[in-house]
Amino acid sequence: MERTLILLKPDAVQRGFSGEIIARFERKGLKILGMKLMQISPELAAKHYEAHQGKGFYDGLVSFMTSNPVVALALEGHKAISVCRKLMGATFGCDAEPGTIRGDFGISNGYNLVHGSDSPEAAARELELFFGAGEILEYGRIDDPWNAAE
Ligand code: DAT
Ligand code: MG
Repeated sequence: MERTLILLKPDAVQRGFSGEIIARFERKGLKILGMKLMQISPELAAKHYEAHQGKGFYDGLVSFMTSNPVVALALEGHKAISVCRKLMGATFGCDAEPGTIRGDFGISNGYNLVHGSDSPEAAARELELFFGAGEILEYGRIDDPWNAAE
């Protein structure tokens, strides 16, 4: 089982797609362990996107991500990191395949609705940035056996 950090970015919340996007992760079989509406501080955005510091799009990315509330999700499931990246689609909405979140809900490059961790190391780091002790709940769901690896 893997865990991953998903963010519904300010455009997803502003455009009213939070529920539809969460539903896509849920129906795939990912379990919600943590979920909160929050405003990202400039300090948190800088830590989260430290790998992109110095790139041309960095300042715009940070101001976008801090402009309005986001929904942070801690999701768990079999191969959760790659499964979520596939559900998200390619980075730019104009390139993302129909059927993916970015492919179905957006056309912009930067306003691309969702963030998802891209490796186990990134997931562990990002989950710790966004969720404090006690904000990630471990519980059984009645459909757990149907979503197991075997
Ligand atoms: P991803 O979010 O698919 O992991 P990334 O980590 O390369 O993509 O970039 C982080 C975010 O930065 C991305 O979701 C949107 C924005 N971004 C990346 N490259 C960009 C560019 N060339 N122009 C505008 N925004 C960009
Ligand atoms: Mg990335």
